[in-house]
Amino acid sequence: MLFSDEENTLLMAEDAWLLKGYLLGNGQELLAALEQVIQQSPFRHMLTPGGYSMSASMTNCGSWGWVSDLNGYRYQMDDPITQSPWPKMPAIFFELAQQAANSVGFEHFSPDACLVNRYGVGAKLSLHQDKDETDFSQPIVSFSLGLPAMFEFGGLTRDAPKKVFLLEHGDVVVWGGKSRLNYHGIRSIKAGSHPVLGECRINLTFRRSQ
Ligand code: MD3
Ligand code: FE
Repeated sequence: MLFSDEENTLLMAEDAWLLKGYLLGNGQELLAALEQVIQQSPFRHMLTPGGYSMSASMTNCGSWGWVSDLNGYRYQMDDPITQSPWPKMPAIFFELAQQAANSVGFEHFSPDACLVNRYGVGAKLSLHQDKDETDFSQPIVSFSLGLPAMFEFGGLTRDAPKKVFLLEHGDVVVWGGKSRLNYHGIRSIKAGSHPVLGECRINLTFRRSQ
């Protein structure tokens, strides 16, 4: 396998690994599968519970999808726009996410939700924790595609010191154990153009929601 090299696995914090370039052999296949997903459930800007429009647009695939609206944050089985189940999670998504988790010691990771975030230039994701899932012993796996992003990674409180990491096209991060509830966010995406995706960044996050 191309990716088994220890020098490509960086420890970001306790139980948080950055797998640099992990997806580079599968970019086209992932993007083709993503096209199918967004044909069924298009990207949309969700509302925060406070009534603001999020600057990243989102969709989901898998049995469960993460949604935000004036009623709060939650996972639900139907897309509120199509009022149908979310698209099935493509096999290539599931397999690569499971394989990435396995490569850092999380066996049997079986994501039931994949949240897809699309960031145009200037979009960001403010500092937050991911705590809408039921089992925090399960990791979260993220795939970065397109424009690079500055990822801020803090601690268990909002004011804990933060480190900043560059996430680039092809990178995978696995967060589990001690880092699972750490605050994190994405700084405003800088202007640029990716040869395949153009002026955007796409992030897939795989979760076990239930
Ligand atoms: C760190 N997405 O969707 S990667 C999110 O790049 C989210 O779109 C960012 O934060 C993005 O919630 C960051 C995903 C990520 C997900 C869960 C985490 C990073 C995490 C949980 C703990 C620590
Ligand atoms: Fe998050």
